[in-house]
Amino acid sequence: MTRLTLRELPRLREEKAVRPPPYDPAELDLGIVHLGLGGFHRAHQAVFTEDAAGATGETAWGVCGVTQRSAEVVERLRPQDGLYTVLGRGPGAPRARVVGALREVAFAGDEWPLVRDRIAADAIKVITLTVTEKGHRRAAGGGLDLADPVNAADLASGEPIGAVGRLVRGLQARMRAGGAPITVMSCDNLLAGGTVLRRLVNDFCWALPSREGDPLAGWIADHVRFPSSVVDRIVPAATDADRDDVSRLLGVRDEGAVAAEPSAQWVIEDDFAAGRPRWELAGAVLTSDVAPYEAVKLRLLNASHSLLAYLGALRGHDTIAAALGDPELADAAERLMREDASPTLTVPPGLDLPAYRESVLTRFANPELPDRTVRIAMDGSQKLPLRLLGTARDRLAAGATPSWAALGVAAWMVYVAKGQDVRGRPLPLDDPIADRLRAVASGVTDPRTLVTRLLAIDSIFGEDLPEVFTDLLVDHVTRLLHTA
Ligand code: CS2
Repeated sequence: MTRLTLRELPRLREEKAVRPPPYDPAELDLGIVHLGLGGFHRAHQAVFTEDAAGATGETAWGVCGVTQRSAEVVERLRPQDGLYTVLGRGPGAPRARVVGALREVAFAGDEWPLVRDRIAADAIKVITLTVTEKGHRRAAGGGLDLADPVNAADLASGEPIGAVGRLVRGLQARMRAGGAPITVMSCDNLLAGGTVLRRLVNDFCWALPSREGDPLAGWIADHVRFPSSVVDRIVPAATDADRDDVSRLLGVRDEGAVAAEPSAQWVIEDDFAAGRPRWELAGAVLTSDVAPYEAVKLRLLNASHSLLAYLGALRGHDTIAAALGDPELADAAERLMREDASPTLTVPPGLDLPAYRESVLTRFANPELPDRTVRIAMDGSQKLPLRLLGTARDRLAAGATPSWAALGVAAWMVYVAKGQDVRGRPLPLDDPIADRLRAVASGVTDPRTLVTRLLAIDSIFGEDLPEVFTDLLVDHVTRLLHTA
């Protein structure tokens, strides 16, 4: 089958089932570098950028998408001139659109000089990142983990392999090339992602020899902005079935297709050093403070996602929708959001909290978009603090009992300890500290021992959680070890 390419676009324009880019992609110049070119970027930020370009006719915001860890996505997209389809799966017929915003793709592992030169180029005004929680390689206190071998290697070499190293080395090249201002925007599920990134970048500079690091840190302070943003769209890993469905709809083969829920949200801190696409014309909310939106997203949507993932996987549910079909789990997710998380939130202007909670459950139940529990279960050591422990701490401080947040944490503990579901099928432990988790928890069957050993990992739990929280966890773990 012919591949999707720029040459094939005119023919697609006549195809009613598929929406083509709202402009000629060949006319776009590069204005953005994106680090972390997974399905999420393709179905989220790239689509907003596409719509903004369609609304304004501006041609300055083409994206150079960079993969960090493997060449796979580059190999899928390069033969397609960067074009790919986003298939919206939800109620009604699937809706396909071909996205043209991605004007260049590169694998930083093989093509670092190109990536560095792009970051250094004047025309690039924005760098966006989706490198996952673990990709930030932070130490327990939140700063750059200097003991991390990737960070250590990047501090010693001009050919960086980690996200922060690549970002800083790219900025260093930019400073040397003339030093035009630029914006670095975090698009991961973090709290104050911009502040986190700025700190990591600064830590990296300060760990360099001072004659190298000091001028760089100074230049960054004066020329680089680090806004936070809250991204939201459920985008499961693309499957062969997605690619086949899309290729059938298009009449040409699309190896880069991604399926996602129909709609997306983006809240952006409006703090840019050198201009930006008019993302508000694509539906994004531009604001001076994203913090209330971050807390709502992490403590409601992501928290209940994680709870359903661990409880669901243990009970043998393969998908989030199946987990939600289990009345006990649906009740737990709803009560986690309503009873534990909601009282801790400052409601952003115009947001209806009960309606938001309702919409989260409807989105999780989407029968058209199977999303695997083990995908969400990944990287629990990185996700729990942001999703469940903030809620637990705030409720404990208010004298309340965060029973549902504790249930989510307990389910993770049992997931780690048991390593299999009720039917005896293995559950993958995909986590940057998987070895350590296995060493302390694998096969442990005494609830208090399990809870105490895992609570001692201070990069996850800190040292401030009170005894009553331990007791709550022990109660839940006792029950889950026997029933889940
Ligand atoms: C999920 C998120 O991977 C996860 O743990 O909770 O990827 C979730 O699908 C997105 O944040 C939705 O915007």
